Amino acid sequence: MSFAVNREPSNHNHQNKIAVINDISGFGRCSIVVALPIISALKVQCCPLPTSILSNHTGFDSYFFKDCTDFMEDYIREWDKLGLRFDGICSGFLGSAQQIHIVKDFIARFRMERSVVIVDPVMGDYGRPYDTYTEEMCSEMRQLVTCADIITPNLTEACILADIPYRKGPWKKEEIRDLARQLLAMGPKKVVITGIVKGDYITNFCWDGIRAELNPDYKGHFIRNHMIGTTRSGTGDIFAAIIAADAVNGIPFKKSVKRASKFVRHCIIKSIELNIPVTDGVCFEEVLSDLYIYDY
Ligand code: PXL
Repeated sequence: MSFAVNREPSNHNHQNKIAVINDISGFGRCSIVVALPIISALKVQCCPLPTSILSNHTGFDSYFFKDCTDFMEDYIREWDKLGLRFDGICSGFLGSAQQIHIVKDFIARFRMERSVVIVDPVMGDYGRPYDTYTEEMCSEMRQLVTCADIITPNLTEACILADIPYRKGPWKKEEIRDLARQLLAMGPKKVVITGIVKGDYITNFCWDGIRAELNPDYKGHFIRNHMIGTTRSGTGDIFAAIIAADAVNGIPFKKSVKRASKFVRHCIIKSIELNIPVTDGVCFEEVLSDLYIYDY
């Protein structure tokens, strides 16, 4: 159903904006629920395109789930009627192979030459694809990443995309570089592989393909932090939202990856301090005002 409103013709593209194609989970701080405040805090308008609506994320024993595939096309058509174009397009949790097709089509319709496409290939964790992720979806996701400028897989997702067996570790630096090069060969210009654990440290590896082309000695950057507590849901979504907003704002990739890594760490420390259950994500609200002010 659509409602026609009589308004003066206007241009809706004066401010930077990002279309976030992801689910809405009412509880557990992930997906659109975290992307929206984070992207807004970084002074970019966030326009959500929901893929599904959940009462709470799938890491809980029980949840309500409503797939949005049936009305995504109608929803998108209204954005087309408004003449919207996006400086950034950021995809996350997708529920079916058909939704991956819808995202590919959306990118083709709504991107401008200067737009940045960020694909967070939310497919799995701890070495396994999520239960909802079929083999067909994995191969569709390999297609979707060919349309991306930046991808932000965790180590599990990087292995699925590259179609190599997952190994918890330890990974040698050169092996991680090879993995990043393999992902770059699929099409994206920049990749950050998150959650590489070695001993007490957790590393995010960023590889800027544009810099690598200009400098044959380029080796990428390992951004290493002491691990604190256990992994928490939604941290990947916070990370991708910062990378997306920073990319639209023209922040250099390495600086952005550092900022996202430090901010997530900051959120985890605060969540431990406040005794937030791990299922409930991180209490980013407590530190959100630091995100823009501090140069991480
Ligand atoms: O944060 C990734 C994510 C997003 N959306 C839903 C999820 C998860 C991870 O479990 O369940 C619904």
